[in-house]
Amino acid sequence: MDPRSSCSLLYRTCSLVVVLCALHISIMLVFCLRDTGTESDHAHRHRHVHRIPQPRGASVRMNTRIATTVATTTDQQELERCPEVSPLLVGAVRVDFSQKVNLTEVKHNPQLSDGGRYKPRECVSLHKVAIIIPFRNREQLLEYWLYNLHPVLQRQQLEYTVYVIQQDGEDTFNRAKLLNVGYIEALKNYDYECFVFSDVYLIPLDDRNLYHCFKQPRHLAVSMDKFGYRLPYNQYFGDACAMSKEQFLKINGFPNNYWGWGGEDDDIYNRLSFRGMSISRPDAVIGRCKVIRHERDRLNEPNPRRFDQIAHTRETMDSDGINSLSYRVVKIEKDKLFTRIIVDIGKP
Ligand code: UDH
Ligand code: MN
Repeated sequence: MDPRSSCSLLYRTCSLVVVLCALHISIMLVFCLRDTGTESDHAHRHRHVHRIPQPRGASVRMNTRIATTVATTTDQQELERCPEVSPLLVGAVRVDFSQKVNLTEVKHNPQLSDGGRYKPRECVSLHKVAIIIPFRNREQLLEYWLYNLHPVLQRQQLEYTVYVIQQDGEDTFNRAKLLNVGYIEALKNYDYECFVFSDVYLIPLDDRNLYHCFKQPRHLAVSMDKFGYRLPYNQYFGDACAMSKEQFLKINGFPNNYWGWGGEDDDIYNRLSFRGMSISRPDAVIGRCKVIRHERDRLNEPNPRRFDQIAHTRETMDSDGINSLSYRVVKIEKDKLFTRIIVDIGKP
């Protein structure tokens, strides 16, 4: 080959190599710069930040707190256990029942799956809780409950599902029996260790009122507006409580024979004390709760037998409870925010 043409070939090859290198370096540079840009947009250089929806009227303090702490690890990384005390708690929460709530934002949460099931993204929850609500004909109250409680439960870093146990038909209401049904039905879904039983109208005013289980059965509704922010009496165990599977089984669950309003909560208290348990409660500030006002229900007249029944808990509790429960599931519906289980629990 002519030495001049071989030289020009070498020259052209070298130029090509130089151009390719330059291209390579510039592409790398573009990617590097873009990545640092996105990282600095996020607090603490964490990715996939999801904001837990806040109730309307929640304080500014609450929102900033969430923004800097709800950071999650990358998907591939193994999650650590959540801390004992959730860093997401904000304390007092304002609630407002004056206008209809819009559930869109609460529903739009990638960590919520159908049936009202939630698992924190940022860590492995220490508490797997079934939340059980006795229910019939109170759709609007249920919306308020869902709107206010989902964000609180999420800030508490619970793994939970909301079950609404709806009494079918037009017979007298039976709260305690519905709660027993909730316990059994929830366990068919998932191996819960803890059960929170809450009336639909009860909203905690402080997210440090933890909806999980403790060494002793936990009473949650300790400082209610309707009772002047104090307990009506020391043995009061109404409206909302949390019990572990073990605590619940130790008392044979709840009574099935309290038809109509009243008494079943005192029967449950009797059961606990006869089995040597005591009641754990948050303090009167953290335990503040509000009741959503509502009309008196039809078909839930005060139960005239309740005083006589409460006087005999010791004799009845071993044969009346979770071991004698019978019912028929009519329908199960999965909403985004809760699982509705419609049940026929019979009549008095
Ligand atoms: N519940 C329903 N629908 C009903 C009745 C009760 O969903 O028709 C549920 C609901 O979750 C409620 C819970 O059962 O929060 C407890 O019902 P309740 O009878 O205790 O309700 P409340 O305390 O009773 O609102 C109001 C009557 C007060 C009577 C006072 C008598 N001294
Ligand atoms: Mn009540």
